[in-house]
Amino acid sequence: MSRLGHLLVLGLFVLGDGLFVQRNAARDFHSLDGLWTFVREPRNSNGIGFAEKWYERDLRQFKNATVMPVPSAYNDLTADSRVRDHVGWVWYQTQYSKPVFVPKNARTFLRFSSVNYYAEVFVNGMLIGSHVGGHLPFEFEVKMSCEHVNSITVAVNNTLSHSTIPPGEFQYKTGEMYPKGFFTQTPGFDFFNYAGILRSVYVVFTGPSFIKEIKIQPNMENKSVSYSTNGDFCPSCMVTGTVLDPSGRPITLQAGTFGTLHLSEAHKLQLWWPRGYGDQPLYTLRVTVLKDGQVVDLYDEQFGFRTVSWTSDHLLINGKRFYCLGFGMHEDSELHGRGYDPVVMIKDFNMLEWMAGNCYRTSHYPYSEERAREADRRGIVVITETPAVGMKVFNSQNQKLHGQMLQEMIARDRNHPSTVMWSISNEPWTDKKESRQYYKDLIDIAHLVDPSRPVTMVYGPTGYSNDVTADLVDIICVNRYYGWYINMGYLQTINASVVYDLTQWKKKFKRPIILTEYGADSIAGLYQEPSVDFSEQYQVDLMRQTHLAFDTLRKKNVLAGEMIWNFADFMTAQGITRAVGNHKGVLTRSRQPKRAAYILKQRYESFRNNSY
Ligand code: GCB
Repeated sequence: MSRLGHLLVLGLFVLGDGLFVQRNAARDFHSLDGLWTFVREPRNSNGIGFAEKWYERDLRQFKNATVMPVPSAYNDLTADSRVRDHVGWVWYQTQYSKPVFVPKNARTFLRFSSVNYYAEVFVNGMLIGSHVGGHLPFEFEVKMSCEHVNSITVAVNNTLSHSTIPPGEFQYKTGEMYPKGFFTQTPGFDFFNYAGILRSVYVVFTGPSFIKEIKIQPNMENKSVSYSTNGDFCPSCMVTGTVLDPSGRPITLQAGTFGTLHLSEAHKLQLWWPRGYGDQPLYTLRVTVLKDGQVVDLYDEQFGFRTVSWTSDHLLINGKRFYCLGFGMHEDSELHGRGYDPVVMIKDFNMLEWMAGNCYRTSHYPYSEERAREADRRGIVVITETPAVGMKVFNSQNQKLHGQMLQEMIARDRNHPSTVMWSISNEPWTDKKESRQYYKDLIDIAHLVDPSRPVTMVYGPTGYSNDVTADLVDIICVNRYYGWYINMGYLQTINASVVYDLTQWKKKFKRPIILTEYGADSIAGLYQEPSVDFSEQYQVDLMRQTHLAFDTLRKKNVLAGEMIWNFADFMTAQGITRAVGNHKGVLTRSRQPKRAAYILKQRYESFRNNSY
């Protein structure tokens, strides 16, 4: 195996490449999904695989090797708690044969859609790059031989101790009471820290000149589309942009890597609307790279004609008030953990539509690219969230990493009409003075990189009176658990508390306000009349009381949207407030409705029937 290390490998980090894989006349891809060899380092090993150069070895020969499916989290796939609760390095390896019919001058990239949390990638024993942060794609250009089987090795670590951005704080416990080397990890969030290669892996082929990035800015007023592309284009290459209408007919053509395409007077512009407000026509920008009249690269990027704006009271889509009826969610399911699964994704969308929802927040990290595309197609409005939960430490190191993830997220999702807002953080401790500059810089980055969308933060531990950042955002999101974490059991307090609290935010900041989390845990099938905490009735009673407040706030133009926490039950770390996970779902973890789902469905449907 070591001879593989002698093959030429070229590692080149293509940062900010937001393009999803596509197969067409000028590019192709192979999926590397399937069973990969898997070796877990011992819990306290601190990187023995690097010391022993496992990346140069054939991991299949290791006695403790097994296989793991990609994509998926590894945590729930054995009966061994050491695998489930592993902290530290695990190693994945696969073999790939590049077909001889791939042209010699083709460019080859290795693309990972999400590896959580930190990944180092080796091809034929040589390091080609690393990525930190999880939940976002990254790719490297590689040179792979057709004569040898290529070995691809990924070392994955589910933590990064130098940062307090997920996945949390360590505490070493010493003394006779504890086994040697014992430590605990306390994440600053409750969702289970699923790890591994969570989304698909691809080998992507392009011609020698290729498109790296496409930015599209549709303009409804003058019926035009501004675009810019960048890539590795030969000096004699010509780049063109063409708009195709929703039926796939070309309607404009423009030469250049950037420009503005004007649609003809005769073309009747079809607007993209959220579900329930209208249709979801998707236009395409086709970028073509030509050399001597021959196509050398081609990419079709979909987009929609729609605007997002806001007043001090409302979020407007195409100038019309949009009231969000939605969900906080998780990409979480039995067995797969946070691993991408089209079956779960489609069931999620179908259940969301069954309840007449029209939006969700990608709490608390960017969801899969496939999900964003499906949201475009169905007209589900999305608040896309940076992976930064419960931030407490506002230093430059965290800010740098946070800023990088924010920009990667925007680069990936900026052309989706369904994405209407960027959320910079969930529940930061923004009563701390130093958080202001920290967030001001990040909000400025988001505005600069994408001036077309509002920026929000989701407030939890802070209130209207002590938060030092809320005046910096365009739209304010607030999580509130009246009747659960606050005044548990006193349902009669909920209405007044929610009305008072949100009215104060509104008075002070004069921004549209979305209540992004409220809810109660309920164990499916646990019935108690009169209701008590954790019963299905209590969840319903809490929702009913909260909805009374919402109706008052809506009438007073205080509320721009509501999102239940949570769409479905999800797995968490072990803790005294969690019985095999968080049960605030209106659906069970297997996506079956609890009583709460019917209440929500009734409410959301009544909005739709009354034209919102
Ligand atoms: C929150 C968090 C969310 C938790 C939820 C809960 O405020 O934003 O991640 O899951 O509360 O159920 O405690």
